[in-house]
Amino acid sequence: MNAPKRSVTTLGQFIIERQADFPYAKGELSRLLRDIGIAAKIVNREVNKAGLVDILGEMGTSNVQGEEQKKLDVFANEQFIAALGSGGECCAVASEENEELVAISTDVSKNAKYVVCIDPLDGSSNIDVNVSIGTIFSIYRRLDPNAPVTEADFLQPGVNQVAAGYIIFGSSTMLVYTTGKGVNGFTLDPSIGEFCLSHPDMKVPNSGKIYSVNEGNAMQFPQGVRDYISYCQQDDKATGRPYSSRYIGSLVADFHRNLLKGGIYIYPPTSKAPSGKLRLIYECNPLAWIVEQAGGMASDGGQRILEKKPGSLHERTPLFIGSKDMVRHAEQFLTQNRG
Ligand code: P6P
Repeated sequence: MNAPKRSVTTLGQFIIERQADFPYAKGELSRLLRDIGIAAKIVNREVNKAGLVDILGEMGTSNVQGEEQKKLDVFANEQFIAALGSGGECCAVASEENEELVAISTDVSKNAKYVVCIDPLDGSSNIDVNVSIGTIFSIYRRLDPNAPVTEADFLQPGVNQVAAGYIIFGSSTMLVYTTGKGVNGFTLDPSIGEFCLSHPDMKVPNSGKIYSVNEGNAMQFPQGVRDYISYCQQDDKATGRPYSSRYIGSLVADFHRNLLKGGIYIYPPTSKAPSGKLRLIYECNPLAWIVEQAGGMASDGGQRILEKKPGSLHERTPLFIGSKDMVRHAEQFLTQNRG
């Protein structure tokens, strides 16, 4: 009798089966993603009952960005750092919630080969109104595993990432990641507590009919961005315009929808934020690698995101990300306006 066909492929089974995809094998990626998956399940449990327990609302503190820290922000940050610390593969974390890098000095981790950049709970302003939020992570090998970990280990260009992914806490909870061999999505099955392969080999359509930008800031945008938005809004059946404007206010949620359906997300420079709002090392680089691995594109309006050399842990960058043809088109409007 043939062995019964397995009905699901869990994240753990998938990573082991694809061990060869991660050149630094010996189970290291497995343990890193296992640790992130464990923390994601714990955070998911709290996100799903946030309205019922005293975990909503502000902490009364602010993070390095000067943004109010929500209780769930702090909880998520603690869970991811604790999980990475106990897993033994990560020696330090750079988090949106911490001004300095967090060295993990446990015996099991202090000599580990990897560092992790993380936005533990992106879109946290949406927590209290029950809108999708997410976690974004990026993994690098240390520059010199025999030297003490420093900021330089985190300031590598995005092309040096060895793994990157996000978790979206939405109508379902998904973990999406890449190690440079394509993009795969796993949906959490609460009945078995496992992330199960649900979106193998994800590809973003080359074009789409969705643009995502906070149009409330339009008067602060460069002229080329305003011209591109006007282009999206014009009535032209041959090119499927007007496009639909969709902006959730959670980068992970807007990115994930555009990855599946095609579209472009833009956070441009504004007069108040000349370098844009989003952070390079723990928001833009991981999503840029994922979108490129899925056939899309990510730039700052002129330069490939993954080739930017970070100067500091919390450096911001403008972001144009999504379907390749749409990002290229938006860049053309910017170039035309540079004179
Ligand atoms: P704005 C959330 O604070 C975030 O970092 C992203 O998740 C989101 O896309 C963006 O900022 C929203 O910013 O200025 O449009 O409210």
